[in-house]
This record gives sequence, structure tokens and C-alpha cells, in this order.
Amino acid sequence: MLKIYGRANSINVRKVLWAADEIGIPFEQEDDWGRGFKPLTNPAFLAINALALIPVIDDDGFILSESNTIARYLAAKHGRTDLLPADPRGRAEVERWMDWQVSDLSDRARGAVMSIIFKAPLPGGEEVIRASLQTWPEAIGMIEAQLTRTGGYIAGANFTLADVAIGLSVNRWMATPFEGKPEFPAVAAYYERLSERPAYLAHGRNGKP
Ligand SMILES: N[C@@H](CCC(=O)N[C@@H](CS)C(=O)NCC(=O)O)C(=O)O
Repeated sequence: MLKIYGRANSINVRKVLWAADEIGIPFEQEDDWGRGFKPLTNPAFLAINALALIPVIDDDGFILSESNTIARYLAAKHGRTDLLPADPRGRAEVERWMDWQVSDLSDRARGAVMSIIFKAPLPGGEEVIRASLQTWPEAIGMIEAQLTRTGGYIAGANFTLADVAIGLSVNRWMATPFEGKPEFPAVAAYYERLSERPAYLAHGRNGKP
């Protein structure tokens, strides 16, 4: 059976949990790896991911890390071209949102999320938090503009793996209170649309940070 390593409050682990559930793959989770649990510098963990990061999967001996790569692997393995299109342009449209989410969007969110949700000390302190509170809303505004264009999901009219990545970031946005937080109606509607999916309620909007 597919094994997923990593604590369930990690946004990147959640991507894999949601993707697996969305596809309908049974899995077991070792959820006691990562910050607040067993350290990723533990030699047993480094043996499966020398980069010391969660998530990692073990799919019948095939060990893989990187959340987006794992999600794409699972969709491809199970022939889910609805989630990851087979044609190069459709696929690229999905992948560009996944890439943006794991790089730029996550970078912008980190300061605010770590301080406000996780109350964790942050290298760079107040300055990093201030920068995050300025640049993160700008990025959510870009999502607002894209959703206004598509009228449905982030890469177009239909749900894809891009929504697994962006939807989890939107969940963090909705769950993070701060003074002067702007309203984004298309993002709020998207959040409700995603909430029609049981796998999002299980692994995204599940009341946990
Ligand atoms: N690009 C990687 C990033 C992975 C990452 O940053 N994982 C975080 C959790 S979200 C982590 O391992 N943090 C260290 C820890 O929990 O100890 C991916 O998408 O999988």
C-alpha cells in the first residue's frame, strides 16, 4: 500500500493526502515526521529523503519526494488526465500554477503563516512578517484575477491538480486573521466551491492549522 510520510499540518503533505484521496488511492500515513514530531535529520528519515523535507512517499519501494512531483506521479500512474491533462499545453497550464504555488506564493505566505498560525520564531523576525503581510495579499489578488477570468478553477473551467496546490494555499489564507486583511470575493467563492469536495474537507479545510 502507498505510504505517505509527514505531519498532517504540513501544507505540502496535505497536497499528497488530498491528491491520493481525490484519485481514490488507499494509503497509510506515518504522520509523526517533521517539525514538532520526529526530526527530519533522523538517519532513518534521511535514508528516504536526503533533503530532509516532507512529504515523501513509498509506493511499493518507489521512494519519491517533492509534493507537486508526487501529486503528478500519482495522477499519471492512475491515468487521471482530468487532473493532469495529457496534451502538452493543458498540462503546462496546470503545472505553471503548481510551480508558482510552491515557490513564489508559498514564499510570500511563510512569514505571516509561521507567526500568526504556528506562533513559531522566524529568522528575520518582524521585517519578514511585515513583508509577508504586504506581498501575500498581492499574490491572492493575482489568484482573484485569474478566478475571475476562468469563472471556475485556477487553470480553467475544470478542477485539476493545480487546484490541489492553490486550494491549500487559499485554505491558509482564509484561516489567517490579520488587521487590514483584504476581501477577495472570487477567492471566497472558490473556497466554497472546493469545499464541495470531501477530500478538501478532509485534508484542507478541516479546522486544523
Ligand atoms: N518543495 C518541497 C517543500 C517541502 C517542505 O518545505 N516541507 C516542509 C513542510 S511543509 C518541511 O519539511 N519542513 C520541515 C519540518 O517539518 O521539519 C515540496 O513541495 O515538497
